[in-house]
Amino acid sequence: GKEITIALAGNPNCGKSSLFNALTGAQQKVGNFSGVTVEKHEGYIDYKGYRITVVDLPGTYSLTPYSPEELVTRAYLVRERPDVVVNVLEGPNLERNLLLTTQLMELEVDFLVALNMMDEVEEKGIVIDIKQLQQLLGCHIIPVSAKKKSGLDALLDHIIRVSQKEIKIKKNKLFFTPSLEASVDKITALLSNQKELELYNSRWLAIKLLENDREVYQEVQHYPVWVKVELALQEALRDAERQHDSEPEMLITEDRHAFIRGAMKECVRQPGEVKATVT
Ligand code: GDP
Ligand code: K
Repeated sequence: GKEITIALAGNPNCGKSSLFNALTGAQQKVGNFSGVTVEKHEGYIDYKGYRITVVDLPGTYSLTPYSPEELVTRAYLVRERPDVVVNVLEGPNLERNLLLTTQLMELEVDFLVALNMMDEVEEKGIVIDIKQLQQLLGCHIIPVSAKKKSGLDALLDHIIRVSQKEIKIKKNKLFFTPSLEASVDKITALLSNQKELELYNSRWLAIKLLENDREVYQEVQHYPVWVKVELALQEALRDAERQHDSEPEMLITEDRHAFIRGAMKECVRQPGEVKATVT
């Protein structure tokens, strides 16, 4: 049969373990991610002629380099490159969960969303415009309930079709405020021709450098292009100061949250809330 590897990524308590168990049943083993004591749960499922290996990544709210869980998660996503990343979202708490999603968008991995706890979403009367949210996030969204084991076949069907490139949604980018976006572009261009860095998405590296990500700094500093990159970073710092009285790192965080608030406003209606109409 054909082999597909998928990774489950999501916040703590999004129901990732429940989904992992529902998908893989008894076919599981526990190990460690290389070099660290973070547990690696791996399992598999045979489905429609495919062997789908499922890696349950540690629960994380973000992909910063400040905790072993987050470092393991992004190292796995960047270096091991699973065929499909399944971003598990806690349906009733979408807003908080979407921060990680914006970072998967930045990594430009092939991902789809398992919108979990749909039983609770429906019970609470929360209405989610899945079609619109798909366009904004640039990925397929499959409503599931790990608890009720519903939506799992649809999820597996989508995983197969995405991995085989049979279905595609145009990836969407989160654009930053114009002056910062110009800095991102400039640094991206400097990094995109570097053979040694071709493992990485250049735009992701640029964003991480502007966020003062110490791991990415250490990586990029080894190469001659660093001289130019460092100048561009200093210029970005000056621009952010002059135009926004702020720092790139802060602006990036604010823009991610603004994107998430916009998506929530457009796509999610809380119980009792009347949908905003344009007049
Ligand atoms: P993890 O931290 O992401 O691995 O989350 P768990 O799988 O441990 O789930 C966290 C809590 O959410 C547990 O109490 C689960 O029983 C519950 N849960 C998980 N999936 C669902 C679901 O689809 N519906 C509901 N109502 N609860 C769920
Ligand atoms: K719950």
